[in-house]
Amino acid sequence: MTPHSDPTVQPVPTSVVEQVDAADTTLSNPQRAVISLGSNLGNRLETLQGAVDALEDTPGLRVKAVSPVYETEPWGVEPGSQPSYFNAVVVVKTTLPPDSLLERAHAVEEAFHRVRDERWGPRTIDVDIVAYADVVSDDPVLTLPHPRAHERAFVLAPWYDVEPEAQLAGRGPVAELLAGVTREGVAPRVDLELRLPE
Ligand code: A4P
Ligand code: MG
Repeated sequence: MTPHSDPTVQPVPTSVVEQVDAADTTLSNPQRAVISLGSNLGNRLETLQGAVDALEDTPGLRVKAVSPVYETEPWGVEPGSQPSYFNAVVVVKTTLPPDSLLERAHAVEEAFHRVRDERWGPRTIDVDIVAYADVVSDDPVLTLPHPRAHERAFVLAPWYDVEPEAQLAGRGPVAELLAGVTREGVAPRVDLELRLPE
């Protein structure tokens, strides 16, 4: 059966199909993906844990690693205008193609009552796909790798913690990228921990 004959399976966007093998290969071979979580409203730790658990509850997805929690100053907004974030990174293996993984990320955001009223507004949870295998795509619906991941210590630092050898497709080693950005306002919260689902 081709993936397109199964109504529950979303076709992989053309730009991605060209880069990953064929869609059916993607479906049978789990791919590695890196997901960034951010929360700056409500019980931030509980929400991050809820998002990790919801990802693990996704058919065709296994959470492989969960990073330490970082408390981070909001990026891209007026200083002091928003509460600080808790950020973490999750490494998963998944048989979902990239667009289905994004749909699932949005479903997790909905489950935590994320409201989108302004860009970079405060949010209970943001679930971004940092990278999916080595896919490079400039599709605005799902840009891979995430277009701002390489310049954000709140993504690179927790990712480096769980995968020190990782490479960001098209950008180079995470360790080098991290060395090139400021870590000001990005502090590990060693007193807090997210659980890796059993
Ligand atoms: N989209 C495209 N590529 C992706 C991708 N790789 N992963 C599209 C996820 N989504 C992707 O996102 C807007 C649209 O981007 C989606 O519909 C999706 O199709 P959104 O989550 O609705 O809106 P947003 O998050 O407000 O916008 P954006 O541009 O994704 O914001 P960022 O860049 O994610 O920044 N400061 C700290 N300290 N920590 C944070 O976590 N996060 C943000 C959000 C700003 N400042 C922050 C943090
Ligand atoms: Mg987002």
